[in-house]
Amino acid sequence: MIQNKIQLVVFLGILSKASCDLDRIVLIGEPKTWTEAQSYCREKYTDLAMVQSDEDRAKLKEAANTVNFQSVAWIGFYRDTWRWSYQNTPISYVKWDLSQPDIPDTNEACGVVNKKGLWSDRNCTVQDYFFCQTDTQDTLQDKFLQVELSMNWHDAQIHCRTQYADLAAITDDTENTFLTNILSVKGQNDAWFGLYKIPLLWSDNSSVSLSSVKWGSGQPDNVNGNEDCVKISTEGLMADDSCSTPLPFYCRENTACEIHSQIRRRSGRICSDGGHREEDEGDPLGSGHGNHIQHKMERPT
Ligand SMILES: [Ca+2]
Ligand SMILES: [Ca+2]
Repeated sequence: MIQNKIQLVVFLGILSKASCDLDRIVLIGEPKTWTEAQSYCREKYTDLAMVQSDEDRAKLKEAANTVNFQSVAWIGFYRDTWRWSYQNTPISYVKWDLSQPDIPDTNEACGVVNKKGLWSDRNCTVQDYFFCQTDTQDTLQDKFLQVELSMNWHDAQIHCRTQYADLAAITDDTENTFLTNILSVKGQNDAWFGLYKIPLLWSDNSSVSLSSVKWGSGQPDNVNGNEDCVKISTEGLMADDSCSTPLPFYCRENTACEIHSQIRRRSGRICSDGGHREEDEGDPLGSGHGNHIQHKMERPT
């Protein structure tokens, strides 16, 4: 009896270690919008497929060849929207300056407000003064303040989160004018505030190494600013397209790793090979946004 138990534990141990290396790609032929495809994959498999290596591209090609598929299909790759650092919410009110934002869609960008009250995107590493906000909603004087320390956007974010609530989110004309007036009075041109964009993410919100993916010729071109989801050819070349376009799609299946995770949860052991995909794999900004898992579920097409 004891020997049987030992054998079982050894068997599970081998299974959990070996199986976490398995990651299958499955082609679903029925066309769906990107969001529908994401829901389907999460329900039936693990998530939409990630394709970021020659090995992944080979698996994808094999999945397509199995059913003689030669067209394009969705993978789990999408362009994120502009967000507020504060509570990680998508923006609804905007005051972009002429020809802004203009940083390429594949690059991270951070938001700056100028003394005319107009917004621009800018490389996040530039040093500038910045606006923080508190959680107080009573008066604008209580809510917003400017910090006259030159920092890059990420350091400014840490400063605001440590000392106050976060970098300032501007949600209407009154707030925009209030902050603009501070710049005017002080004779400053501009300052960081809490606007940022992570350009491209995998469906599970892990960040993308752009050198690991292959784009088709002229892609991504974001036609009409409306191509926030990514499809792939059987050769592994990617293109952005409108998320509402119904297309076949590739799911990834990590069944064995889920068994591993169950074992891990029961035993309280750590998954040493990092193969499981059930949990939030981290905030690409390194800023601890608790809502990342939430927003991917709610993402509109
Ligand atoms: Ca810009
Ligand atoms: Ca395109």
